[in-house]
Amino acid sequence: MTTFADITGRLEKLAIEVPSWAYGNSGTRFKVFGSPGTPRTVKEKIADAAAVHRFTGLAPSVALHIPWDLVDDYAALATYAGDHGVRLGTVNSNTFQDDDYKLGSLTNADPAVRRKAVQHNLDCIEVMNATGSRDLKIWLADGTNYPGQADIRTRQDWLAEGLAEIYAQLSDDQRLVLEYKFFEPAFYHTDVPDWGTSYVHCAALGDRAVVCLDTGHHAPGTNIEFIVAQLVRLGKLGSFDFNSRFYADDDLIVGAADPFQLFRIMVEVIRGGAYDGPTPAALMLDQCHNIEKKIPGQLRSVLNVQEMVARALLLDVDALAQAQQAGDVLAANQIYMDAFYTDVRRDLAGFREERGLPADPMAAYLASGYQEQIEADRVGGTQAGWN
Ligand code: LRH
Ligand code: MN
Ligand code: MN
Repeated sequence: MTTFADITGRLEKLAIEVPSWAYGNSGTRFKVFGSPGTPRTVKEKIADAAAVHRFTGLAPSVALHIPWDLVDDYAALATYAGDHGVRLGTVNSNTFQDDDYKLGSLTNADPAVRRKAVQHNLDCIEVMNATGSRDLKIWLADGTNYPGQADIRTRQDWLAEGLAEIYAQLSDDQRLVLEYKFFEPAFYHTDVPDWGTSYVHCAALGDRAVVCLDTGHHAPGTNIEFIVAQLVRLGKLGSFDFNSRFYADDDLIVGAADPFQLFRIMVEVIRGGAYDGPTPAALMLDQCHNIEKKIPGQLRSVLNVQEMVARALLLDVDALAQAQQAGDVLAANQIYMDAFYTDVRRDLAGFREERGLPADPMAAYLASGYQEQIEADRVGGTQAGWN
C-alpha cells in the first residue's frame, strides 16, 4: 500500500508550464468575447502567469508564442519574468498567421515561403538564446483541403529538409519538439497528423528532437496512454500540451472532460520515468478560457493535473505487477481503479499548507483582490490569437 505520505517527495517535483496565450482573449470563429482585466502586453500576461504560480507553487514557467509575444528585448523580458518569480519556457514558432502561409509553411511548394518559415524558426532560436529557453516547439498548420491539391509525399521531403536546417542551429542543451495534430485548419490531410509522422522526423533529426503530445489532437476514442507508453519506450516523449476536448480541439480545462484519461496518461508517464526520471517530459498546458475567468481557469487546470498526478503516484505498482503477472484481470483492474478513486483533496490541502501555500488556491485567489485590481487597471486587452 502506498500512502499519501509516501508520495509527497515526488509530488513536490511537479512543475507545469502555462501558456502566455491563455491569459489573452480568444474564442471561436464565431465570436471572441472580451473579458475585463485581460492583459494588454506580454508583460501583463507574464504577471498573470506568475499569479498562478504564487497561489499554487505549480507553474514556474511560461511558454511564449512568436509572433504573438513580440517584444524588442527578450533578455529583459526574461529578467521581468524572473522578478515575478517565474521563467520563460518553451518558444512556439507560429507559422500560420501570414498570408504567405496559406498553402503551407515548411511544406509550401514555393521555396521562398519555405525559406521564410525556416528563417522564422531560426529567429525563434535567437529568442530562446536570449531567454534561456530549452525547447523550440513546432506545430504546423500545414495541410490540404482537397485530394490532389498538393504533392503530399514531396511535402514530407521539404518538411524533413526544413526541420534539419532548424535542428542544426540548436545548441547542445536545446531541443526541437514537433507537435502533431490530425486535423484543422486543414481537413483533408495534415503534414504532421500523428505521433508516428512526428516520430519519423524526430528520429531522423537526432536525440534532441522529440515529440509533443497535445491531448486534444486525437480522434475520439484514441487510447492516448498507449501512445504515451510507446513514445516513452522510444525515448521520444518530449512534452505534453494538456487540455480537454469534447468535440474537436476545444482547448478546455485539462481534466474537465475526462479526469480518468488524465490519470491513465500520468500513470504511463510516471511508470516510464518521464515524470521524475533523468529526462522528464515537459508538462505544459495548451488552453484558452473563452467564457470563464482566465486566471481561475488556469488555477483549476494546474490543480487538476496535481490531483491526477497524486492519484497516479498512489498506484500500488508492485501489487499491480503481481496481479498482471498472475493473469488476474479483475484484481489488476481493481488495484488500478483504487488509485484513481482515492480522494486526495484533503491531503493536497495539507500538503500546500505545509509548504506555505494556500490550502485552497482558488478561494485564496478570489479573496486576494488581484482580479479586481487588474479589471480596474487594464482597459482594452490584446487578442492573443488561438488555434
Ligand atoms: C495547435 C496548437 C499548437 C499551437 C497552439 C496555439 O492546435 O495546439 O500547440 O501552438 O495550438
Ligand atoms: Mn498544442
Ligand atoms: Mn491544439
